[in-house]
Amino acid sequence: MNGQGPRNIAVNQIGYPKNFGKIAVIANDSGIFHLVDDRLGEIVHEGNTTNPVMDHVAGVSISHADFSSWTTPGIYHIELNGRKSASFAISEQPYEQVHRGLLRAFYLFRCGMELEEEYAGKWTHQACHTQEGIVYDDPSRRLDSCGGWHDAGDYGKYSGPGAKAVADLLLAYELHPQAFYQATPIPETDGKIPDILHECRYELEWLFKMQDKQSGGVFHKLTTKYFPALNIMPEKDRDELYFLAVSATATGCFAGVMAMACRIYKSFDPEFSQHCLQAARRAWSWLEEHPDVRGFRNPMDVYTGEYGDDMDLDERYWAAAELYRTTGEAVYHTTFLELARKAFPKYELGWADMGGYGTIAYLLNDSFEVEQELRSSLLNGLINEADQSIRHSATDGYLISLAETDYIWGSNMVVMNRAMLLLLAYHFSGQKEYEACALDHVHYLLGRNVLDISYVTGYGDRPVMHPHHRPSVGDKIDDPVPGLVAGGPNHGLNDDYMMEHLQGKAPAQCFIDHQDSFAGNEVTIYWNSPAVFVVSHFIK
Ligand code: G3I
Ligand code: 9MR
Ligand code: ZN
Repeated sequence: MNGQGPRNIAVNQIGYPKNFGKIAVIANDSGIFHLVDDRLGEIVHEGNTTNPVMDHVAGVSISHADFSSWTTPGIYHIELNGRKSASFAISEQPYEQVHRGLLRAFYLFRCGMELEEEYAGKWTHQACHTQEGIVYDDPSRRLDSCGGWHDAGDYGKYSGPGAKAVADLLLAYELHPQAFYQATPIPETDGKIPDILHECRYELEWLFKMQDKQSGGVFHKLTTKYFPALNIMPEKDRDELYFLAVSATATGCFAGVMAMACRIYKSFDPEFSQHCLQAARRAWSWLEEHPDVRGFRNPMDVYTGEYGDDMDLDERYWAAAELYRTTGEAVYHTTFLELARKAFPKYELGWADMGGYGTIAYLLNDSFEVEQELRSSLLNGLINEADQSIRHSATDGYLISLAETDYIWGSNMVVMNRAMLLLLAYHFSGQKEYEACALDHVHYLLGRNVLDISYVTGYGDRPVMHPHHRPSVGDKIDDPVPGLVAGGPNHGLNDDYMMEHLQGKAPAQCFIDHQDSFAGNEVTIYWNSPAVFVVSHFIK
């Protein structure tokens, strides 16, 4: 680590691809900056920063040091008025390792099997949560519940969030297959099927178990009644597991992701692919039989994550779009067209608002006829979202699209979701501004932010060290489990630790690297997954 205390020159602590823009962001200073080659100890480039401008979201005055013209590969840092930035690379391929780390994180999130040293390094643990779960609404039923990924810093497993994570990873593979040629590696690595598909299958196999065989609906979640203490390793968490009620949001997400999986796995494993489709169709029937259902709520005696969401049109819209893209059957198209006329967010990629995945599936559907007018209006809408991100990023000190109100619980998901949409806009339009703006969002995640912190554990000069993540707290290893994306600044200060330590801070500074801060410093699979998507674009 390059010194303690705040550094006012923020860079992407991993590095910059050599043929893209390169800017360091400086807080409360300006003047002539130097780009110094670490190995030679020599100044290789100098320039003037821009004039300082106050940024209220970051809570500092900002200037930029632009060294885009410097393209020689190497390890560098920036100096300004006697102060230094973190060291970073300029290279053709700076993100290969962090990309693999972000993907390996899913292996490290696995539940129901032993994590072995060969793949997990020092972050091994015994098999956990292998027992049957009790159906909460009919305790006489006990069902196999084993497998999948832990959701987050807790050991719950939630269907909708799991589906979002798989959807991002499958989209990453679909749009950027070249990023997944190399092995992660994981136990299933076979040189035939890309590891990312093996990893997603681990979650999909668990998701099958979340489908109620009696109704075809999907249980909202599988958790204990209470969160275990923060230092409990997964294999020591032995409370009863419950399958909580079927919900429309979980069932819609399930149908969407299974229809998607049917397509992606078809050429690798036709049998598995068919199994996914059958499961998706059954879930769809449940949705048709239940047009009007209330959103999921935790029963009085259950205190784990709720993921409550009263709006299920977006999940139905996603399911319809995927089933149509996969089968070409009119019934799905008709329902999609009906849903598309209704009002709900169509470009969001959150655990609650899944409409963006429906829009993306419709836009990417090149196998079956789509309604051209609707397609163009959805495409315009997507481009419009991306244009707004570009406009906002140009006014933001740290060059990202988040407005003051976007610094919420899991703001780093907002950062990565915006970058995803920008890359989709690039995919459809070919305009490089979208790609460049997406990369600016990566720079923020990896250190170019007012706190000079890399929000990915294990990667960067000053990464998050104390995530609210039970294995990282309980394993007696100093380094946290690597490759995990922390939630990020949250001006809602929704936990006691934040409340106590961050009062009055500017939104982008509402973050503290402490294990008790679950509303800022927890990690989740669905904050990692959009990061995998985005970074995979920059792997050649
Ligand atoms: O969307 C609204 C926005 O419109 C409003 O302006 C803003 C003002 O506070 O709030 C936004 O909603 C926030 C929402 O996250 C956004 O996704 C809520 O305030 C905030 O409370 C909510 O936090 C969720 C949190 O659970 C509490 O319910 C997080 O998204 C969600 O990621 C988190 O999930 C937990 C699980 O329950 C348990 N496992 C860990 C996981 C991560 O912390
Ligand atoms: O550890 C829990 C975390 O995974 C959740 O996101 C968070 C919000 O639901 O809750 C955490 O658990 C805390 C609980 O809500 C309050 N008491 C302290 C718990 C952390 O040890
Ligand atoms: Zn487990």
